[in-house]
Amino acid sequence: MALGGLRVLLLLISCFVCTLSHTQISLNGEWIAKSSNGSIVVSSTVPGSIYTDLIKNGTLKDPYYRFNDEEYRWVAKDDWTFTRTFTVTSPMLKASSIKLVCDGLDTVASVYVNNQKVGESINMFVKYKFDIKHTLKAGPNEVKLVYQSPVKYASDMASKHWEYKVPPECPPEVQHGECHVNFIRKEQCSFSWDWGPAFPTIGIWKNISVEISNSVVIEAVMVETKPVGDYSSWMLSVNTFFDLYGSGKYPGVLEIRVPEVGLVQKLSTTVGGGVKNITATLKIDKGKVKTWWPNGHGEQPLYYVEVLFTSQTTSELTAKRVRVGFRTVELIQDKIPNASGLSFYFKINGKPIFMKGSNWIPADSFQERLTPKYLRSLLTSAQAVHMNMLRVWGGGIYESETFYSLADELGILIWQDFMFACALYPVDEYFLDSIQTEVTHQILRLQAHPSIAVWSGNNENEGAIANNWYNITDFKRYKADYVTLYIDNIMNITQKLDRTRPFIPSSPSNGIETQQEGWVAKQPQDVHFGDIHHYDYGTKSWEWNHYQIPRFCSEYGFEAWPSFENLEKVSVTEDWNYNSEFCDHRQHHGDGNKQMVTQLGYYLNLPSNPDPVQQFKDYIYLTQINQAMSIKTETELFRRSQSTVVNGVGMTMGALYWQLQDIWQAPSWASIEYGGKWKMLHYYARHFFSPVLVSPYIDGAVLKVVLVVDTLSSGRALQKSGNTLYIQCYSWDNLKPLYTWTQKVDAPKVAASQIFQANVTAMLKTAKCSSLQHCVFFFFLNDVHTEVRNWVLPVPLKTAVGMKKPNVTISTVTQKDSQTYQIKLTTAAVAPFVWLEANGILGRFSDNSFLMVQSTTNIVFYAWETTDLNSLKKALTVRSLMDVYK
Ligand code: BMA
Repeated sequence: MALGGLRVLLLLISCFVCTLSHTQISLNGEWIAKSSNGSIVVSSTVPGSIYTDLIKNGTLKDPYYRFNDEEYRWVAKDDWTFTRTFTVTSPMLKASSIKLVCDGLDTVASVYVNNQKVGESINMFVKYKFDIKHTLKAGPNEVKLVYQSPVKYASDMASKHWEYKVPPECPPEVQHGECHVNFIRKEQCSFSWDWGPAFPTIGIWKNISVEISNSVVIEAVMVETKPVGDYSSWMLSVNTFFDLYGSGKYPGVLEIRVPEVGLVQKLSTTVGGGVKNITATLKIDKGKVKTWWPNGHGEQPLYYVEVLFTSQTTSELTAKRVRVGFRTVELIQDKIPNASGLSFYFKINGKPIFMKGSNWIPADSFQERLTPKYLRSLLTSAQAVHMNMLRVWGGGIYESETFYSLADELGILIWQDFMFACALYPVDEYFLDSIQTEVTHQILRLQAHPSIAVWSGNNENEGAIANNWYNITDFKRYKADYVTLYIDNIMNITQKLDRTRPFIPSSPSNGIETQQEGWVAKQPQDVHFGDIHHYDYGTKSWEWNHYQIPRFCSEYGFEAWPSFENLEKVSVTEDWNYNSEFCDHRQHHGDGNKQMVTQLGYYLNLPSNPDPVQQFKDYIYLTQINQAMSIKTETELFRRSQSTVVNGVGMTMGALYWQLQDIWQAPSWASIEYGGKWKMLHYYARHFFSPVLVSPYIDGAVLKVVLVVDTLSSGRALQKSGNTLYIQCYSWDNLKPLYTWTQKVDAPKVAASQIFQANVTAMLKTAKCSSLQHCVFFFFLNDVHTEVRNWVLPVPLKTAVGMKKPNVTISTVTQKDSQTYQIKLTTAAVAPFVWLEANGILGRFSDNSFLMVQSTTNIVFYAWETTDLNSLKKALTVRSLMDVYK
């Protein structure tokens, strides 16, 4: 193909992601940033933030290193000015309108063009468009953004709100954070959180451009997919929103295309004169599209919908495309037989689906450091452990296009909070106006994504009032403010704009019951309604009967330390001690380090290695074991409880643990470390979220086994009939099972069904095991090599008798292909928590931290970056529990 032809083709391919024909000048790229007194002048990269600019120019070093989060706070306490120039030609100036389009300004800025003020920003979640035609001249023009310190602004706004306080005023001291974050419409955790540092960023964090048009520009495209009959044909409604660049009426032709289906619909219409959006409905004939399903339940076919509008008067063409999936979402809250309360579960395409997943926080303090590759690695890690839902938590940001597109592709449903968390909020007109714009903008921006399953008003703010977190005395006033913000404004706007998915006012809340109680329920954590968040650090967390059984658990978790490999990057030798100042500083959750040790101390002996660094590493390993085992226990209970109601509780249909990933290298609830490395918990999630789960537990004197099945098409893990459950009893000192029980499982159902029960003491007797302390039960379905394996400890491990030093060894490592390596392990004894690491090489193992009951086993390492056999061999380490004890 001639080069010219290629260029035209490329233009056609790329033309639907942006508008055509009207002129757009990108202002991304190089700017100049200046501190308030002019002592610092640096080159600035847009999109970005002042912190990364200062890192690039050498003023700051790694912001995550040791105590730098506090050392560098001066940056956020200063005011900063960003400038650059751009060129406009005389013909451009003839256009009816020219706008400065800011997709995201972080946060409080006055905007000038050629030293004339054109507008201001007070909300990082709003897209601002400022009219700038009257300030422009042919030739070079200067654009200048003068930012106020977000820390100072928040505190000023709080002091101006003198009639009454809006708590909390400051985060707990242990978070080393900044105050009054609820008074600024900015990523709430950027002032610190219980897992993250305070880096109150400043800058132009999204694209910025100049847009020139004589007519209209398509601003957003919203869709609705409605099945006809049996989901084989669909009605597709396409609602196109326009931004007017003139005051006239613009007759023209609106064209909607669904290329993969060969569908084109044109209609003559007029935009302007009061009309800002136009809806067209297309019929998608039987069999033309395939249905979109969440991960684990089917495929994720996606179809482009392209919308073009050509103005008859100006001949200008504006276009936008979105990628849609054909699916339906319902949130079912119905009466449950023999139980008080209501159900709370999602139906996708008419099918009830148990939601398995986690909670998403910002993946970096500096969004500009997040590459599509890194986001993909985090989301594929979620998909790889069978997650089908992530909750984008309300203390962070509305995520990037890349994030939602990946979720669409990977079948990860999104529970989307609006960005309000763990606080009460001011509702003066000033804030409400901006919040209305924010909510409208975010819905228009995100609505077409099939992954988004539910909108949710806030994180825990109903609970904060109901349970009086802040010792408020004027309950009436704060409740009224709550209703104004989340119901009268956010809910109303959401339901007007987007009726294609449910809205819930808060998480946790009681759903319909919350509404009946006037939007602030007496107890939003009621297990009989809606969702709950559950944390209890005082509990014996490996014991299933210490947990509540809700309809849906949208947060629950335990902390653990990240790997030494990652901590080492941001610390020095004197920090490598569990009681060091560094370990204290990184722990943002009050008493967190102590809690971990108390919990793991119920089950495991504490490390006592005289070498302090080794002891520190041992602590890391043990806290990860505790986190993995605790969340395994809780999650399995939730999944086992999906089909039954016992004493009024049960029918649990969702388990989203807190939290998926880290924002920096610190102890936290995350299952993925900063940088992408899987913690032990993430490996455990692959088992406890497996579509087929064998879940054993000891109930008093009885060992029970529940089979949980999400779908019957589960490959070799489960047959339609003729399955066998194997239960083996091992004594700690012997690699040969003492006894094997088998249990036929015919015709498994999509449900949680008990498939085995027997008296534990009787089983031990049959196996000729000396005592509860001597043995462990190992379970698998059909084939020991699938992930449907499990184990049960009859007693806390620290009381086990007969455990030997297993001497787990890597005997061979062989390369399968450029990124796949096979590792052969051997052991001399039954070994719990066999833990492999490839220090310095990103990737994951096919399994990790497992109970090794065979003398040899093969594990695969999937490298995510280029490496070679020798480097991997050098990087690999293996350990198991007994290595902690000398
Ligand atoms: C939940 C979350 C977060 C917090 C987490 C752990 O309540 O909503 O606010 O980080 O607990 O404490």
